[in-house]
Amino acid sequence: MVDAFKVIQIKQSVFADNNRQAEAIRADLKARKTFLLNLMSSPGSGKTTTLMKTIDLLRGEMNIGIVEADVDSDVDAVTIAQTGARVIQVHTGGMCHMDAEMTRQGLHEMGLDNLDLVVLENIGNLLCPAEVDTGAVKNAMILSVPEGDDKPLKYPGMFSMVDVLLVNKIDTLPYFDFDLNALCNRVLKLNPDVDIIPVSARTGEGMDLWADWLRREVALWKQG
Ligand SMILES: Nc1nc2c(ncn2[C@@H]2O[C@H](COP(=O)(O)OP(=O)(O)OP(=O)(O)O)[C@@H](O)[C@H]2O)c(=O)[nH]1
Ligand SMILES: [Mg+2]
Repeated sequence: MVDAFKVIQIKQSVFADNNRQAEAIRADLKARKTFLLNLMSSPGSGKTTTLMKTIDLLRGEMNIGIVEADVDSDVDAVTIAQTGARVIQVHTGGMCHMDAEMTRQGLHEMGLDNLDLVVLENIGNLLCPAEVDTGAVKNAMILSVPEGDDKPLKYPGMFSMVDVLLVNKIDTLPYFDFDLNALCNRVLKLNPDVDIIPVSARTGEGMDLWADWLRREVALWKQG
């Protein structure tokens, strides 16, 4: 049986200058007209579930590839492979974030031919991934309702650098003491240009707005 996806063990980055490597990745993506989104969040906020729904919504419109980064497991790649999307599992060997060279290795091993959109599911945490440029065109973050509306106060770095914030699990709003307005005000104070999209990856609520955000950004990248 042929495996549905490759697993690669990342080699230590040899590039001292991560930012230059990230710029080189973006230039290559531009030439190929492939959009790369870096998706970050805490563990369990709903990255993989959101990606499953996103792949379904954009089926037939875009060819999508997913780079699953994990310290050492394949569960998310197994889940994503069920959709038929191209997927690769990257093991960071203990590193808590992806850097540009790790991302380059993942993209190279997955293969970028004929892909319109690639999403990097980064390692789940709100600290280190915010500090390292992966070479992505845009950065996205998911905050889920059970995590609480105070997270921008605790992790301002992450909320300040993202282009779009998905507030996921809004189907659970009745059960949590989560103030969506307060959350939006805190985030916009740190990052006035961010797009905030409340969604439920479970019920599908708001996911059409998210799909539209991706359609617009991918089209802009291909044009420019
Ligand atoms: N109620 C509800 N549950 C959700 C929603 N989205 C995801 N979940 C659940 O939350 C749990 C974690 O979801 P995942 O998609 O695995 O989260 P993740 O961010 O990929 O997790 P890691 O990769 O481990 O960091 C699962 O049990 C999902 O079914 C949602 O919109 N509403
Ligand atoms: Mg996941």
